[in-house]
Order: sequence, then C-alpha cells, then structure tokens
Amino acid sequence: MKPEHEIEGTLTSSHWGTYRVCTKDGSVVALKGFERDEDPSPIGQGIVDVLDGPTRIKAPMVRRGWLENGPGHAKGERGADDFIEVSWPRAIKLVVEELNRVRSRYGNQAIYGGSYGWSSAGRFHHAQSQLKRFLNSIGGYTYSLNTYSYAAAEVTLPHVLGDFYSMVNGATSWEVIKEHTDLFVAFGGAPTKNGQVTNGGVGRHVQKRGMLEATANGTKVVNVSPLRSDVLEEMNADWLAIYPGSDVALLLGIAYTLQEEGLADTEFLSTYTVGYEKFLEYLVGKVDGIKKDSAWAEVKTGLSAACIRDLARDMARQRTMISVSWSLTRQDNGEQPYWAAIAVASMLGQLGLPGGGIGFGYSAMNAIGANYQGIPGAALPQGNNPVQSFIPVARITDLLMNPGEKFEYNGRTGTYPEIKLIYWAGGNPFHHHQDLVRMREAWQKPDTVIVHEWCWNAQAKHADIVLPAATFLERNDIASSSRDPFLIYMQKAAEPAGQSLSDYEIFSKLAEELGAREDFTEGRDEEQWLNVIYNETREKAGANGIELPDFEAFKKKGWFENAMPQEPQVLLKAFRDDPKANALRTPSGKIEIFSETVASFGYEECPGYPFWNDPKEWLGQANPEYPMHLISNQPRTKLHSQLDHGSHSRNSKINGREPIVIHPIDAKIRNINDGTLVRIFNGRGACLCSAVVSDEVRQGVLQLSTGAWFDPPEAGNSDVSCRHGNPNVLTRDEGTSRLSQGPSAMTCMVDIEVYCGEVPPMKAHTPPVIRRET
Ligand SMILES: Nc1nc2c(c(=O)[nH]1)N[C@H]1C(S)=C(S)[C@@H](COP(=O)(O)OP(=O)(O)OC[C@H]3O[C@@H](n4cnc5c(=O)[nH]c(N)nc54)[C@H](O)[C@@H]3O)O[C@H]1N2
Ligand SMILES: Nc1nc2c(c(=O)[nH]1)N[C@H]1C(S)=C(S)[C@@H](COP(=O)(O)OP(=O)(O)OC[C@H]3O[C@@H](n4cnc5c(=O)[nH]c(N)nc54)[C@H](O)[C@@H]3O)O[C@H]1N2
Ligand SMILES: [Mo]
Repeated sequence: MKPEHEIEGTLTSSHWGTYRVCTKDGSVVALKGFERDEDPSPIGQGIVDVLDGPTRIKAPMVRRGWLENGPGHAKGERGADDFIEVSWPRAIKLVVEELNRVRSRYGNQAIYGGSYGWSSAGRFHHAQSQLKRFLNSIGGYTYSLNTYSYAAAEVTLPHVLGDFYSMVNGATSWEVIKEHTDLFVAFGGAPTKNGQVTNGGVGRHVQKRGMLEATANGTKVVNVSPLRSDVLEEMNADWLAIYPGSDVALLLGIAYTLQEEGLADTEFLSTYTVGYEKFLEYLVGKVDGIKKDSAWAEVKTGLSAACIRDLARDMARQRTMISVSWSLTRQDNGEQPYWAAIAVASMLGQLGLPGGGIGFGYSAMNAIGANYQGIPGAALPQGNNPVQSFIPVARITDLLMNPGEKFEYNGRTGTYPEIKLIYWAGGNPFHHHQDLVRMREAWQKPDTVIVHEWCWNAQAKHADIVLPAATFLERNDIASSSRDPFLIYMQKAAEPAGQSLSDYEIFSKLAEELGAREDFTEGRDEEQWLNVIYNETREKAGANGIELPDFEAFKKKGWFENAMPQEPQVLLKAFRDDPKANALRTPSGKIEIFSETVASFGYEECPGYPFWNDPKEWLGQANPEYPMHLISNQPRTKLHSQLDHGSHSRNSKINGREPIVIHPIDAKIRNINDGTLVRIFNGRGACLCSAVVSDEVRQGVLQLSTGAWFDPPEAGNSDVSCRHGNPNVLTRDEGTSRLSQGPSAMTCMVDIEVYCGEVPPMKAHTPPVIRRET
C-alpha cells in the first residue's frame, strides 16, 4: 500500500465499491480502487466519460405534449415525444400545481410513490428515502411492498424460519466454510460477477477470495445451474446443468432419496422442526399418488435419476452447505425453492453446525459470507405515510391497468387504487419490470409522470417532467453497509453538471412552495443533515463498542475501519444450541416445514409445505413455438441499468448490442455464429442482440444479462420491441403466486433466429429531441 501522502484523489462510495476520484481542472478523470480494497471492481470507472456527456440531463425538461395539452392520458406519446427545456422556477411551478391538482381532486392515494430502485449509495442522498420523506410531508402516497430481488422469500421465510433478513445477513462466514464445509452445493451457482456489489457500498471485496480459499482447502463445489460460468473455473466444480425453474423437483428428489435410504436425521427433525410428517405424505405420494423419487425428478429436471441419488448420498455423508441464489425466487412459484431447500437442510440435520446447513445468497452480493460487523449507519427518517393503499412491488402494471381490481397477497386481499400521478426518483422500471411492452402501454394511463434522473435512459424518456439530479460524485454523503468494515465519507468531487441539483435540493424547493418546508428539511441543509446522521451513527456504533472519531476528523481522513475482531458466523447456531431460549419467530418457534398459517390462506398452488407445480414456461414441457429458456441474470459490467452507457459496459457489447449466449448445437441448427445479429422473440415481444456461441450454457438455454437500456423502435409496425437487447421485453409479468406476488422474470420461453430485416439504428444511448422554450 502507498504511504498516505502519495494517495491521490478524494474518496467516494458506490454499490459496486469505494474509489479514489481523480480530478483535473474540476472534471473527474478517473476512479481508482480504494487502496484498502483487495479486489476493486472495474464498474466504477464506467462513469467517467458519461458524467458530463450528451446523455447527461442538464436542465429541467417537460414533454412537449404534456406542456402543450396539460395533464392527461398520454396515448402512446410517453417515450415518443420531444422535450422542452424549461427554467427551474417554471419546472417547480408545474410540479407544485400538478401535485396540488391531483391531491385536491383525487386524494393522495392517487399518487404512486413506490419508486422502487437502487439509486446510489449514501445514507443521506438516498433518492427513494428522499422521495418518500417528501411525499409523506405532503400527505402520503400509494406505496409498494417487498423487492424485485427476492420478494417470494421475503414473504415466505417469515412463515418458515421466522424472518428473512436476519437469515440473509446471518450467513455462515467464508472462514467457517473453508474450515468445515466438505460439499458446497450451489443452486444458481456462485457467480463472482455479483460479488462486485453490496447495496449501500463495499469497502473491501472478499467474496472471490472466500470462495477460492475454500476450494483450495478442499471444499468440493457442485454448480446446480443452467450456466457453467456461474462458478469460477478455478473452483473445478461439478456442473449439474439443470432445467431452469426445476430446482424444487431436484430438491424433492433428494429429499425422497434421503427418506427412502434412512438418511434423514429424525432427531433433528423432531427437535427443531414441525410439519415433517405432513410434507412426507406429499413426498411419498399419499396426497396426489405421485412419488417424488429420483425417477420423477429426472423427468422434471433433465438430470439423471442416478445423479440425483448420488448427490443426495454425498450430501448426507459429509458436511454440506446448501447455497441458494436469489434468482431461484424470481420465477413462477418462487416461494418453493427456498422452502424445499430448508426441508432438505433439515433432513440433513446440519443447520446450525459449522459449515453445514443453508445460505441465502452467497451468489448474490459481497456481503453474504463476509465476516465483518458493519457499522450501523443512521438513515434519513422517512416520516409517516397516512395512505393505506399499497401494491406488492412487481404488480405495477396491473395497478395502472386495472384500478378497482382486487389482488391477493400473503393472506390479505387488496384493491388497486386509481393512479393519476407517478413520482419516481432513483429507480428504473424500464429496466426492472417484466413485459415492458405491456408496461409501456400501462404507463400511458396516468395523467402525469414525474421523474428525477441524471441520464437520458428509458425512464427519463418516458416521463412528462424530468428534473435533473446530481450524481453521487457531485454532493457530500456518508456510506456504510451491512457486513462491511468501512464507513466512508463520500466527498463531493465535481460541481453538478449543468443545472442539476441533488434530490434533496429539488424536494426542498418543492416543499417550500407546498408549505411543507419545515416538515421536510427540519431547517437543515446537506451539511447539517450529515452532521445529524454522523452523530447518530457514532452513538449507535459506540453502543456496540465501536469508537468513531468526531465528524471533522472523520471527514479529513475520509474513512473509518471497524477493526474489531469478529467471531466467524454460523447461521442458526444459537437456535441449534438452545431451541427454547432462541426460538424462531414462527408460530411454533421451530422451523415450519409445514406452515398452518400459509395453509390457512387456501392457495392451492401453495399448500403450506414445499410443493412442486409445473412452471408456466419451462424446458420440461415441449414448447414447439418457443423452445428455448431465457435466463436474464444480473450483468457483469454494471449494476442493473446503471452505467450501461458508460465505457466499461459499452466495451462488453458486440456491434453496439447486448451479447446473448447460445449453445453451439442450438446455434448450428439456426445458422447462428459468434457476432451474428439475432432476434429473440416470443408472444410478448422481441429484441435484437449479438450472439456469443459457447458451451457454457446448457443446450436449450439462452443467457442475456439485464441492464441494456430499453430502446423501443420509433413508430409503426416493427418486428422488434427493443433494438438493444433488454430481456424484459420478453419476460412474463405474473406474480410468483398469490402468497407473495413477486416478480417471475426467470420463467420465460423464447426462440432465437438470425435477424434478416433491415437493421434499425440503436438509439438507447441517444438523448431525445430537446428544444428550448421560447
Ligand atoms: N429480467 C429481469 N429483470 C430484473 C431482474 C432479473 O434478474 N431479471 N432483477 C431484478 C432486480 S433483483 C432488481 S433489484 C431490479 C433493479 O432495478 P432498479 O434498481 O430500478 O435498477 P437501477 O438501474 O439500479 O435503477 C436505478 C436508477 O436510479 C438512477 N439514479 C442513480 N443515482 C441517483 C440519484 O442520486 N438520484 C436519482 N434521482 N436517480 C438516481 C439511475 O440512473 C437508475 O436509472 O431489477 C429487477 N429486474
Ligand atoms: N455485477 C452485478 N452484481 C449484482 C447485481 C448487478 O446488477 N450487477 N445486482 C444485485 C442484485 S439487486 C441482486 S438481487 C443480486 C441477485 O443475485 P442472484 O439472483 O443470485 O443473481 P443472478 O445473476 O440473477 O442469478 C444467479 C444465477 O442463477 C442462475 N439461475 C437462474 N435461474 C435458475 C434456476 O431456475 N435454477 C438454477 N439452479 N439456477 C438458475 C443463473 O444462471 C444466474 O447466473 O445480485 C446483485 N449483484
Ligand atoms: Mo435485486
């Protein structure tokens, strides 16, 4: 490490890491990995060439049709119209008048403020918290519940293990896995591309080292995934190339073998679980006449019965960690894979033992398995929302399409309110939502869409009023996240581009005009808020025995490391050691392999124990029209859609389009070669991509990462819905089940062909036509 006086640049933090920001003449010229990070991510550098380029939104903008005709159904113009640049006072006036009109005429529930999205790191300038605090200060909004990451688990695990988040954060540490785990069975693999990221920031990347050290120390890895590349090549994993969406069948096949061969730990089951007998009746076919044995599972998974039996025996024979990726929950019946994995882990009886049991998300983020106590950072308080109406987050299109309709969710029945105004800051539904063609249609219905953005992505292009937001490099903030040892002072490195302002400044101006300034700001500016947040963080840390310096000293140094030694973590150890004193927060206090509560909801797709439903779309059922399964997983070169337009992501494209991976046999019969322009299509939509032919995907499977900015063609009948390669024009927009109504993007069948039409230009990274108000 360099001596401190030689380290160049101010510090900043992002979900993908901590960096030194180098500037020249007031402009950002480079982001270099933090000197204390052993494995910095290249994603950060991607912002440099777009911070102040043509894709940057530099002034308030209003869609022409909205400005000329006023609020109302956009009839397809949202996303197709020109923009008019207006002054800040004019923009503020328009937003204030429209908020007042909607509030007084329809009430606050007509405002949708769910505003899902990751925005940027930082405890204060978190756009979603800022928006919610602002809307609460003016009477509230229709809100959203749960996430796109793992909604099905957020709803299911409280019924089965009493809680979800403590199970994720309590993951057994890599150090323990390295010492104790013989067999690491990774459902959904453990791709290091995802370990670049933790929500809230990363000071030190440890995921890759954790995995490599474990394998070097003898931990055997089995990669259960349609993609071989989901585990690092150096880890020499066995690859079980399962049909996507069939993990529950594999787990039931394993459970059956364990039971049949007397390998289930009956003592563990009776001490720590309830409902095993009920599950067993289903497993052995007493409920539906079907034995869920390995021969049955072979048909459902595409893996041989012998391989399934061998895996079950291997798991019972040695210390086994079952790792389940979050992607398993983002599919039709996404409630079931975790439930089934918990049942198998219970049968193995190793939950709570070092290196055994289960882990939720080793595949997903750097934090999972990291062995640090994070510094519990304070957050901006959001206030109280008096409005009762809500949606499960992924039901946004249904909400807009079907006001007044009822929906079921976790034993409750809700009603979709009529939304007149959408207000979004720090998320990109034109990235994250499924079936974008349908969503784009629904998006036309509200009277007004207001968005804060910093770049001209599809979200900004589909708004009526776009307020230009400053980026994390253009304001001061404090970053910290769970299971990371660092607290970082994010020092402003450049002036906000053009006329952009921080979300806080924008909302402060609006609050002032709406008579809510005091409620929203409490009389504080950025510096004063950071002081409050830091001091609260310092107090909380102090209560945990962590001594933080005063704010000025912290700012001067730029970072604080919690060097406290940590006991390596073992998930559910306390429960195992004393199941009475440390009872789970389930009705029985035990692991609920059968949940009376869930059974009482009466959802036949979700009867209360791990259950197999044939997925709506999958390889296990012949589909002559759309024979290929599309996996749309997280991208390596960016976070979601963020920085798709930056150099690092652009360098990964082929001829400007997103790469899609196809197996050589599937490619050959379609005359597809490396680099071929291809069209991927199904009944919902079609997109263009560039082909990559590789046997790292299972035959019958295509892999197209998320994140390419949505690029719908301009007008007329077109044979493509996205010219750039956004998989969400193909994915289905149906809830996982009535239990959690989560997104089910991974359940998606398509076909692929050489594209022979006239090649349309790619405009994803081109700003809309902008005029000045005269
Ligand atoms: N097909 C498919 N779809 C998926 C998934 C999948 O696996 N497959 N995964 C899903 C998952 S897990 C997730 S979490 C979602 C992610 O979906 P999102 O979180 O919505 O995606 P992001 O691209 O991170 O969106 C963040 C937006 O905030 C903007 N932004 C950044 N900083 C600021 C700021 O300071 N202020 C303001 N106002 N804006 C800012 C960025 O420019 C960007 O447009 O996608 C989901 N969609
Ligand atoms: N670089 C980067 N890292 C990220 C993100 C990002 O955008 N970029 N996003 C972050 C976010 S918000 C989240 S929620 C996490 C998500 O974390 P995960 O959900 O774990 O990540 P994915 O990459 O979507 O999925 C992991 C792998 O699961 C496999 N898979 C898909 N479907 C199936 C299936 O049915 N069965 C089996 N066995 N395997 C399947 C795919 O091959 C995929 O590569 O990642 C986080 N990390
Ligand atoms: Mo996510």
